[in-house]
Amino acid sequence: MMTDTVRLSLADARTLARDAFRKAGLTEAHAEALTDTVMAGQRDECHSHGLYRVLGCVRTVKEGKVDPRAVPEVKDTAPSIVTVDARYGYSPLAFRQGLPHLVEKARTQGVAALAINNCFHFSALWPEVELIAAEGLAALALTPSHAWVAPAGGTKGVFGTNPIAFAWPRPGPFPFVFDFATSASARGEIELHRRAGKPIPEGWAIDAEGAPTTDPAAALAGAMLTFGGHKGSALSAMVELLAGPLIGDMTSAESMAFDAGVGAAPCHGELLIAFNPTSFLGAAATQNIERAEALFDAILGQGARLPSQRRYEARQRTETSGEIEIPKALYDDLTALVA
Ligand code: NDP
Ligand code: PYC
Repeated sequence: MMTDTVRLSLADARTLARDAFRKAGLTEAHAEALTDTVMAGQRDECHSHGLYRVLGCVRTVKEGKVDPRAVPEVKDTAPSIVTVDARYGYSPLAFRQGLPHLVEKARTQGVAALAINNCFHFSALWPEVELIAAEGLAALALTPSHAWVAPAGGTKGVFGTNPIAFAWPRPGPFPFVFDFATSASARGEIELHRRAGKPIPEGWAIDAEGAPTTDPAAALAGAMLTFGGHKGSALSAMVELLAGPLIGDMTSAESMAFDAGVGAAPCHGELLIAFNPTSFLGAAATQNIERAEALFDAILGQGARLPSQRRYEARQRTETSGEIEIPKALYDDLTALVA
């Protein structure tokens, strides 16, 4: 149980977020897409990518970095590739506009990609891969961020926190989904520790001198570490390459240089890939999707949990109570934005 918190109805929380976005000058379409994104995070108790993100998004607009009125442009790049140029706006609206094209291409081509370019990115990736799985498709999503993360064996930021998300459709409303930073933690998690005045776990970061630290401020000024040593480091490099040069967009280091010390949300690309089981398997698709359930049963059967299980349980709790809970300090910061 959080101390010094505020409980809000979902409707009030939504109004607060949307008003903050509108007041910052975002168009109605962006304000709606951003509100849906942060509310999904808050509903699922993903605190580092819930209402807390409103603060950074609004700051990024005020810094004059993101275009709050950008109109994304959808381009049919190849039979299996759709590209959306976000035109230096936020990514959720660009994703929303690219999604139907991605789904349609995956259905006809078997495997399809959505490349989002020139977007400011602040969100978790699971809301996107969940929507793709809801169409009966498996999905992967990758995006760089800012060069905050040292490679294994190094001490200076090169990689972004570079999340990888995956979704597999299952019978019922809850697909198998994982979504994690390739750093030991998301940067947002360290920021939340700093706001709460709490130390971070060992192994998340080193300070500016390269020494291990549990001080969130020192970690933010130093470098974050990859998860799983050289393995997370290699995966992070893969994200840089596939969601950077492959789609003609910035790496995390280039995004950071573009930011020029302002501290805005990172600006780069995102790559999403959708796989259509029916194209691989024809009439045997349903039977094979059902066969995959044995894998999940084997995990659950020994008392382990599935990724996203905590999140789905939080979703059900939130939807039952109709309320979310946030730190009072965050509530005060949000209300100040709309005052
Ligand atoms: P976590 O380490 O909190 O969780 C990673 C995944 O592992 C989740 O799917 C989680 O499910 C699952 N998981 C956690 N514990 C267990 C367990 N014991 N057994 C099985 N599965 C488990 O995530 P991160 O801190 O790495 O990332 C948080 C978010 O930050 C992500 O959504 C990511 O997209 C976002 N992010 C976005 C970035 C961007 O540039 N846009 C950059 C970096 C991160 P559950 O949620 O149910 O706990
Ligand atoms: O938490 O690492 C993070 C992050 C970066 C961009 C959006 N979230």
